[in-house]
Amino acid sequence: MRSMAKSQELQASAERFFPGGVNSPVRAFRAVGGHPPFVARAEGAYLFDADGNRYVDLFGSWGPMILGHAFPPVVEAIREAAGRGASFGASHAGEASLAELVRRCFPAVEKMRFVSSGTEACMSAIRLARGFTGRNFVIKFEGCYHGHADALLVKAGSGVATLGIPGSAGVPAETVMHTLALPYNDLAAVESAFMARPREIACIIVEPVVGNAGTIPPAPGYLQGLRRLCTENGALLIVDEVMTGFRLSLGGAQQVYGVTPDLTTLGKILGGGLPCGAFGGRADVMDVLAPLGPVYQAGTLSGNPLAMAAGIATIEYLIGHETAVYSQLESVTRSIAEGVEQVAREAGVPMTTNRVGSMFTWFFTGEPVTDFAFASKSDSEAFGRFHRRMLEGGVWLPPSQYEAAFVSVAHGPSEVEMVLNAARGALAG
Ligand code: HOZ
Repeated sequence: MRSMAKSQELQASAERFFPGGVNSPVRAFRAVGGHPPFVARAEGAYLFDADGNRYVDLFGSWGPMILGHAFPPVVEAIREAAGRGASFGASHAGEASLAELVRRCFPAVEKMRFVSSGTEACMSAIRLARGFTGRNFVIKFEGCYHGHADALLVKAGSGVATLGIPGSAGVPAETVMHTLALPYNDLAAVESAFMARPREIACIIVEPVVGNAGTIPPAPGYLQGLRRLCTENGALLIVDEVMTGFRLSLGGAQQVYGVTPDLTTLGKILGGGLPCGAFGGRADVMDVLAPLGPVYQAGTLSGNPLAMAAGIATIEYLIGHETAVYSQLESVTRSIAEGVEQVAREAGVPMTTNRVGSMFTWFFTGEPVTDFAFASKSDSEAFGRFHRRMLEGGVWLPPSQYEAAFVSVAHGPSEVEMVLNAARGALAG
């Protein structure tokens, strides 16, 4: 058994200050049991805990670490920027430099605004869509998670699903009365919603590949169907690429699936591991934001120079090594995802693997997982057992069946081998 004495001591100490000892609920491991390791440092594909244990990292800080931890060009960029000042609360050239790269990768993002998190990005995009259309209703999908803004905490995925909180306490019914939560991958449900509320729906917000109910790809034609229904009904399509942006391809899921949103939200990889998000899209829509228009949105740390520097270093590297990066991510992730599925098959454990590029989920169910209802059918006890055993075997998975796993370019054949070895132990008997 690995010693986790120091981590347990740190957890006890953290519980004096933070509810559950954490600053974000899923980190407490409540859904999988066992003790959360406390991270001492991270490098490449590995996390090292306070007791000196090493883990292959398969959650990558929940998505941002596509280049692996402490990637030297990113570290250097942050160091340099910090020497020039940590925060200005005023405009600087780094903002437009990162924006230029974003627009190059996402041509549909004609104009944008930087914020500090994916939550802020989605919350602001919804406000903008409502302000632009003059309508109140928002369509979201069950199991999709767009951050913890009040109006979006309806049948949300991620930690909300993990902890079985269908809608958060503290959110008045009046605040969510304009949020319509529909099943994912079901165009007929969207069509009916538009028919029931003509000229009342401001926007659809969607994770183009769901990551927050575990990984769930869109059915063929689904995203195009959403695009068509928005256009026909005068609503805006918001594609939440906080997880998928720069991950599935340089231009995210919208490039992979060939869909053009009105607004896009970004986060995670965008900030190279520093707190950063963005929302952007059609210039005529974005220009409704203050100071040009009446929709208000602001932030002291928006466009923070350290986050801009880390984002620029990350995206410049991705652009410069596009073919090599995305083909390596594809092949290493395939080896890990399909390799473990094969181990499960040999061990007689029902498992369904959903994977798109370098994001994936092993669901403990024999059935295909195409929406949140199917994801919920997977055996959470079996997932928890698997998680604890993998951790003991030196592999750190996202601690919830409702979160995607992520692979970085620092993962290679030896990490594949380590994951498969750990899985052989974890799935035996
Ligand atoms: N809900 C976040 C991922 N989908 C988890 C963030 C965290 O705990 O760091």
